[in-house]
Amino acid sequence: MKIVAADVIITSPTRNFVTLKVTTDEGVTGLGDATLNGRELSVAAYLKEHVVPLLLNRDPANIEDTWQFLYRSGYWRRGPVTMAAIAAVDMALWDIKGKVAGMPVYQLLGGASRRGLSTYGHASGRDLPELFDSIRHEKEHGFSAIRVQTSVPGIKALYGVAAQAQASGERYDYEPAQRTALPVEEDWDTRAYLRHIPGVFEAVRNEFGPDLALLHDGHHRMTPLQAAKLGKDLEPYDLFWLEDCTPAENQDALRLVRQHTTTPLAIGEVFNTIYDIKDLISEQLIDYVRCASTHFGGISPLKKVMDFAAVYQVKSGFHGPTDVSPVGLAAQMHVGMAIHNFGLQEYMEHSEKTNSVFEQSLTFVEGLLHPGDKPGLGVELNEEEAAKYAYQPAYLPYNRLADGTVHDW
Ligand code: GCO
Ligand code: MG
Repeated sequence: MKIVAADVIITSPTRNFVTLKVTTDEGVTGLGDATLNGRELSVAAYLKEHVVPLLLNRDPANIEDTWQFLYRSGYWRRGPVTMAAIAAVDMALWDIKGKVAGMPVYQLLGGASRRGLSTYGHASGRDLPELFDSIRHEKEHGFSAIRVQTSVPGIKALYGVAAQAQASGERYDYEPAQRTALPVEEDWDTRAYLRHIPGVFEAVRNEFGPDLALLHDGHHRMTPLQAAKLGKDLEPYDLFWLEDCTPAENQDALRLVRQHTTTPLAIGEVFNTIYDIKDLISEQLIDYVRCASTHFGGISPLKKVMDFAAVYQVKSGFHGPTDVSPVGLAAQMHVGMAIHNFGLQEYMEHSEKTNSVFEQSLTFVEGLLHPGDKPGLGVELNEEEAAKYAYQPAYLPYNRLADGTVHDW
């Protein structure tokens, strides 16, 4: 079998997605996700200009060889643009392999290790009553693990808090990327945040009892010492994990955090290769790997990093926001089904419009996500629908401190 075409499809049903569609001479097609939030067109160009010509006439069956060829022959390794492009190819080739074999991808990765993937939902509120409503909503929706984010007195904008209240009974997901020509500026004050958050978790625990798994995302905003303090202050409330407590590129920082707290730590959504996370795993400085198939080079490296992590009792907690497309989500669901050291899957749910573009076989029943049993990844792109939604520039916001200094977002 030979690859005869590889097309890059950009569509924007409520948000931008970049998808690679690989076609073989036998008419089998495979899809891969190459979406890099706020930098989408760079990956599209990388694929179109520098990857697609190299794929033509290759045997789609040789996934590992193609991955290594793209990674090593480019000379310039790693980085989110390169790795998202390679990820898209890797996923598309696994999709093709599954379709040719007549099996869902998780079967090719070793078969199912569980009935489905436990997921966590997102709750947020500008104050406690709104937050409690939101948590109740997520529980009713089937989630038994919930990420909790709130507004902080003194800070106008806050990461992870839905723009609209949930009073109407609707679920509103927060969406940090905005369709603006320039990134929106937000304010930040770490001391105000550190004063406020432990009380929020105390109130949530008192209201919902000891059973509910609670998570929190620090979104890279603390220094190692501040992160250590927050981890320690949150210990009485028994978090499932504290995510991205300090900027992830400094792996050494996690040593300091770890020495001070037993709150479980999750990290890795901005990582692109195993080299970004190997010390965190082998030194057991974290508990959950947050990497996403889309930004980590695809299914092949995600499976490898999880097998490495298994040696150190580190589990998965793959990044599943709506900026990972349904194709990227499917890719990591198949990995999650197969590995033994699965932990928890983030599930934010795509919009109805997105679901009309990407037809999916996944099911979500009582908090358990399953990729379905269609051959391949289980996602098909409706190109007619996709063509209705042209790319629109959108940016993630950024933070400034009161004196105007740019802060980690
Ligand atoms: C999460 C994330 C996201 C990111 C977004 C950036 O834990 O789900 O932090 O919300 O901010 O994916 O593109
Ligand atoms: Mg996060």
